Amino acid sequence: MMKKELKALIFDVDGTLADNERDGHRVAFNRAFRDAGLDWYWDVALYDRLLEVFGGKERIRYYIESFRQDFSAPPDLDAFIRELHREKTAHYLALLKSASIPLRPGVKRLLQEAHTAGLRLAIASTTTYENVTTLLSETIGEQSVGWFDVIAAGDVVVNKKPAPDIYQYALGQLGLDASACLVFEDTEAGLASASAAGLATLITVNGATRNQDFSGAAIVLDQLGEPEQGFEVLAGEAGEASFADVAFLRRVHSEANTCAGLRNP
Ligand code: XBP
Repeated sequence: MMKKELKALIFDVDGTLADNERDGHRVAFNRAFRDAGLDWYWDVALYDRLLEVFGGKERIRYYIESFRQDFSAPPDLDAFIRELHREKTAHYLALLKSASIPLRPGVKRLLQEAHTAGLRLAIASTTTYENVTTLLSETIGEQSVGWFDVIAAGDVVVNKKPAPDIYQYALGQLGLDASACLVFEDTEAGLASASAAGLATLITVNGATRNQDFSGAAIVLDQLGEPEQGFEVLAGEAGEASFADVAFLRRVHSEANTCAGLRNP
């Protein structure tokens, strides 16, 4: 098989760039519920279950249908959910702007390094577009938004992860073949989405996803790591590397393209 050169990195956002589900999105949902006069509260255990459903509007609908059969839904449920989600997004953006959601270890360093090395960068996320650009601006700086050729986010596709649509959309916008890209994800559903689009995937697990099934990933790490704070390899082969830099990514990508991912992590 001809070796494909690595040309682009495609990043998931929530859980991958930042550990922002429990202390960011969850908090914002609860503030929106409170403001709307609802007695709904998503604690960490419940939220971890709700994370099975991707997309904030989809998650609210799932909660109503599966956990709140007592709720007398308004006649226009779609509009009600849209408005609640609009409020949630405002709370989430305020949280991002109060600088309480840092990037995960190694993320800022790697994005800077990849951009300087001329790798193309893209986002493929379920979350709202503005959430992505604000996270980047608040943590790295406004200029970092321009580092990304493609920010594929939110409702730009109908079928959210684990469907492959968002990755297929990002590939189409990049104008690249899947074999020229490497994806960064933190969940089994995200891996399924990227794999179904034919993409090799590097996983960095987080507290909520550590025990998920990542067979098929190119490599599974606890984090991207820093020179002074190495990663732990949970599955796959990192060789001598102790943190993810561009050289390491090129190796992971090349090996994934020749062996089509891990068989048995
Ligand atoms: C994760 C999600 C998102 C957020 C909520 O997306 O499922 O829905 O939890 O964001 P990803 P919104 O991992 O693909 O970045 O409320 O803006 O939908």
